[in-house]
Amino acid sequence: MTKKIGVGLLGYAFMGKAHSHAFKDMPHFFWPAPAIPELITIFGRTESKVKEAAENFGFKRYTTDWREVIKDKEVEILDNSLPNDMHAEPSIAAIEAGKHVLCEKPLARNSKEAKEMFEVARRSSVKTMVAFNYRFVPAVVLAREIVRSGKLGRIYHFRARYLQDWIVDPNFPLVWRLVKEKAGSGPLGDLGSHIIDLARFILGEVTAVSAVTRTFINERPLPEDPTKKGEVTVEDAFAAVLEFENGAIGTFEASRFATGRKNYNNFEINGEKGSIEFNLERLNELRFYSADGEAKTLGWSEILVTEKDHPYISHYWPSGHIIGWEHTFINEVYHFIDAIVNDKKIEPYGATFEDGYKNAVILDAILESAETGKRVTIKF
Ligand code: SOE
Repeated sequence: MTKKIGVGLLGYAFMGKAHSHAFKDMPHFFWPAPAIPELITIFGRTESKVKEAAENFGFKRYTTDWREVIKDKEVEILDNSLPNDMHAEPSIAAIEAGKHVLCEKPLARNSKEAKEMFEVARRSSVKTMVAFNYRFVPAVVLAREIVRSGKLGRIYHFRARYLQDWIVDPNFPLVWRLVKEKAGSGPLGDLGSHIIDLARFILGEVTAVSAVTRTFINERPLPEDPTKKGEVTVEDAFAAVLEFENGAIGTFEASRFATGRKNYNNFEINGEKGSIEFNLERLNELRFYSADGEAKTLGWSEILVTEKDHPYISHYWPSGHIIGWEHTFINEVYHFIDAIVNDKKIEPYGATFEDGYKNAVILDAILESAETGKRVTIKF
């Protein structure tokens, strides 16, 4: 009989839905599964909503006290999908209670908090991973393989942008993502953390940053009383130049004011022998350009990343049968449970708490550079 592994989930919103679905679906594709996830308990602050989520997602029980999840003997994995200000305390408590922890990104609100989490994780023997799910897009893993195999030669540019437009309306309410105390930063932590993680995953370490941030709308209606307004305390957009250890220049941008862009996570890498481009809204494709001899006359082409020897694809459908956004979470959950059950490493394919901490150092450096107008050297 395949082993079972108990899951406790904090949060029932967008990520709670994505993660619980992934736990349920993983053994369907990754069979024989390293273990079958059992959805034990789910935490949320509002009883009526968490009760409904438990029913909808298939959890045995629910609670409005996150500490109950950590005390629960049946819970072996703590999945922390709460807002950023609730990443550190429950994750640390869970690690100390001997639970494996999968924590949503960014790991914390700032590098100080992230460092504490990383230190606790380092001292423990449980597995810990940051849910940077775009590392688990087959086309992204292929991009990493192409760059690391040397096919593009020396890399000159990593150009990345993550653009959304959901707060363009000045009357959009002051949700937690727009409050520094809760979120740490705006699109920098929410979206920029993803593209910076992908750049570190694919290309390598960042050594210095120079940046600009801007808040376009300074006040917004309060969600609980729209007749009153509150201050937006995070940036609405950032643009940064990142210097990489290998000499490449990175240009990075994230915004929630990119009118018309919904979830445009795009990067282009230019090397001496060719280029690649990825766009999440076409996640089954990787665009490729070869500057090698005759090939350059063919221009750009699309690699359809659905062949069985492409990363993760053999678990899904025959060639040409595409996968979607939810599969990134299924691959992620598989990777995490496989690492737990078979005592494998989280890195290099999964993001460790060390990756989460380093990511946070870069985010802090971007904010510092924007504030001081100076280039900031990265020190981990
Ligand atoms: C909202 O901006 C959001 O859901 C992010 O928090 C996710 O990390 C990203 O994948 C999609 O957009």
